[in-house]
Amino acid sequence: MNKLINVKSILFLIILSFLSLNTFSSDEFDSVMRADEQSAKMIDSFITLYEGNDGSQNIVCTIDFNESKTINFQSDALGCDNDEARSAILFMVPAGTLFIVYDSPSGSREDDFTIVRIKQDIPLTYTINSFEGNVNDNYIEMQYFRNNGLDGKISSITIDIKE
Ligand SMILES: [Ca+2]
Ligand SMILES: [Ca+2]
Repeated sequence: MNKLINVKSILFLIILSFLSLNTFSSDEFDSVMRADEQSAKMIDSFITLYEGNDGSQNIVCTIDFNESKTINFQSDALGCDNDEARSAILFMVPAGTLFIVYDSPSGSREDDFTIVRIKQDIPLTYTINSFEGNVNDNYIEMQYFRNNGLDGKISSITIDIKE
């Protein structure tokens, strides 16, 4: 009786492994893996704004890089305080991403604004010490368009994700 059960269960296992080999072609497996990689990328990529320079003091808010969008700090649902952010830490932002921070809540270029372009995938974190300045290193290219000051005055951000 025991022997019979064993033979049955071994047969069952053989059939099971045969079925699973056939139902998961390598193409399907690849596409599942790709979807996983994509969702991992989407979850991990974001910017955290800080009240102080050099990523110090309180967090103003955290904004994900899941999709292109514009956020007005005077009327957002993320709790981004208006006229507070002076610096930021980027987390795992992919190359090709572009964002602009504005003094103006409507993104007017009459007042100060800074354009940041990600040149190379940010491996873990990258700190933007101040939005008032130009940077061009291996990871980012940042250009500041001065009027009368931007740190502690940021009122909106536009995020442009590379498709
Ligand atoms: Ca402002
Ligand atoms: Ca200003």
